[in-house]
Amino acid sequence: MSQAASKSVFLGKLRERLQRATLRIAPGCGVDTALLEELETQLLQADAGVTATRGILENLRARVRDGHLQDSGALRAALAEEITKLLQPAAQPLTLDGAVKPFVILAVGVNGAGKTTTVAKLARRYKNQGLKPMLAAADTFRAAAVEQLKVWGERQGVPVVAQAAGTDPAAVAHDAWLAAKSRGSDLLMVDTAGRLHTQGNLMEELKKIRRVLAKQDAAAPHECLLVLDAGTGQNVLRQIEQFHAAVHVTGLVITKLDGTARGGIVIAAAQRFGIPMRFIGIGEQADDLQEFNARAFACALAGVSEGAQP
Ligand SMILES: Nc1nc2c(ncn2[C@@H]2O[C@H](COP(=O)(O)OP(=O)(O)OP(=O)(O)O)[C@@H](O)[C@H]2O)c(=O)[nH]1
Ligand SMILES: [Mg+2]
Repeated sequence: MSQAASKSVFLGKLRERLQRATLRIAPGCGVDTALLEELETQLLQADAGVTATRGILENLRARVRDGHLQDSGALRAALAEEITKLLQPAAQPLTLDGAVKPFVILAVGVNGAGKTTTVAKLARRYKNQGLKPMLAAADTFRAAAVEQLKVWGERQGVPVVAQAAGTDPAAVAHDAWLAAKSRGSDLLMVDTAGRLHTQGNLMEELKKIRRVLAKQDAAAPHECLLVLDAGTGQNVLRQIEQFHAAVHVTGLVITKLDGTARGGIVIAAAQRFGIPMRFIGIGEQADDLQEFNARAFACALAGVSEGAQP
């Protein structure tokens, strides 16, 4: 597929999957106070947050005053621009340092956020790029969790290091790192448990995994990815605060954007924390993960198709 064709597939899929999150602006009408108020309400309902929403609306109102926004089409385009501006600083793709082997990615997040699925999707992505990934099943809290990762690994042809349920997760991470090193894996992705973040022992467990990995390679984990379910709305912000304080998060993944009207939470998270937004999850299948692109995401949210460049 040509680069232009693959860009258009990327954008088409994003727009289609984000349909529930797309802000509704009636086509072909003039821009008046009522329309702007309606847009403000929608942004707040989508969990974009008060600060971001206020900023976006102030700039849109200024454009209306200057006579630049005559109709709802122009409003949509301007909205996409304003959202892009807010998202751009956080749109920093994850770059793997090829000189580091294994490059270690630790996936953390609350129960059901999409950690295991995301780790499996990433394994596929990197394998397709010609790299040799390995997975570590460090969620030993539930036997089913280990099985789930093994099934994904088999499907993707990616080795999974696992031990019996109940084993110390840090020991699994340790053994997996040694296995990845001896097999010459390019990267090791560590899946972890996600019991409630309010339980202190989960954070202690994650800190221990970090310490054990750092003993093998002082810079490991090279990426600590916090996986967040967009459907949980404002809760996402609290999770970022808590996980960041405990385990120093270096990248975010927001999942389940395909099934929610709360896509604005991506704006709130980007605007409030500035932590790099690495990927978004837009479905349950292995290829339903996209690298985060500020302009593409903003256009999908604003319902703009033209001029969207990934
Ligand atoms: N629609 C949709 N579903 C998703 C996405 N990502 C994950 N899921 C689903 O969310 C559910 C939970 O995903 P998991 O990957 O098991 O979540 P987890 O964080 O590992 O959960 P625990 O191991 O229980 O902590 C599964 O049914 C996934 O298929 C996504 O981007 N879109
Ligand atoms: Mg899991």
